[in-house]
Amino acid sequence: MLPPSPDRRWTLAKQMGVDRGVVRFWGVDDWWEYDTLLRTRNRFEDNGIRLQVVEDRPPMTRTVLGKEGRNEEIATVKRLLKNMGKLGIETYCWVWTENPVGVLRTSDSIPDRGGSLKSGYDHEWSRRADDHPESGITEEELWENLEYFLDEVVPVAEEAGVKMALHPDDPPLPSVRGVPRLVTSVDNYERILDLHESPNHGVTFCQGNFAAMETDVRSAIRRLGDRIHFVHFRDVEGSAESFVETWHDDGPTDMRACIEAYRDVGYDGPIRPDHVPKMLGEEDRDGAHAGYTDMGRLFAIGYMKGLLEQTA
Ligand SMILES: [Mn+2]
Repeated sequence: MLPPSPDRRWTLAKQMGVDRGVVRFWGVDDWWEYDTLLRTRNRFEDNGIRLQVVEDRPPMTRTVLGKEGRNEEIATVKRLLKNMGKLGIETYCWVWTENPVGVLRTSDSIPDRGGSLKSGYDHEWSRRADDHPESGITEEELWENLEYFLDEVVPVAEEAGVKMALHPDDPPLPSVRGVPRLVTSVDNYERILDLHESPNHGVTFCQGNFAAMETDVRSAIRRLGDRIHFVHFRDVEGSAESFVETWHDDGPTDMRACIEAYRDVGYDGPIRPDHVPKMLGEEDRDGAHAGYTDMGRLFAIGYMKGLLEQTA
């Protein structure tokens, strides 16, 4: 995952032989508008990287909560999908949570081998925190709001030729700070995919979340099969209530078997490394975004390339 303008990360990606990109628009206003997307797409192209995935989301708080103003938010998502279609950007990674950040961790400095630092989550800390201001919403309301959203948006994705890829709620727990979460299990994913049957409505298979669901990751890959449109490659140790994010080569999941499972279901879409430990001298950018430092990602890409070569 890369920022929308060239920096050290773009150069490192190219030096590793990565020629397709995933973008997140940290700090860019109205990035879903045609001209901003167009210049971004061409900036990647001019630098030898084909922009394949948008992994960011316009504001959707009202949509998730079913509040007044959701139709305006949904109109923006439709505009984004149409613009992506016009620009040949194939995949849209999105989340269905009340919080645009979505990812919650309780530690970003758990010591691991050689003094590297991992992130982790312990639900006990969340239990002690104040409830979210929107904690009144029910699971049933979230399901209704999700169906309303999908019925509006999936036909636009079909028309635009864009694959929507829903990322799990991270951590995948039924409720966090008093707000229910839906995208938390393979069963719920099947129900979500059934809400609007379409090849353009699929899954971001963020592997660490599935590992945290304590499901067999390989059978989850097989169950979701051709609805997987994007893969986040990572692993965790523990359960959704309490886990640490491991080095790619040091977690409990058989990573090679997962790559084989993606191949078995015919997957040939984008895959990127997700959350890595901080290594020597590294700090999280902006004191946040744990899991996106550079050196662990170099390691992860090399590891993934090795697995892809071995299983080819
Ligand atoms: Mn992920």
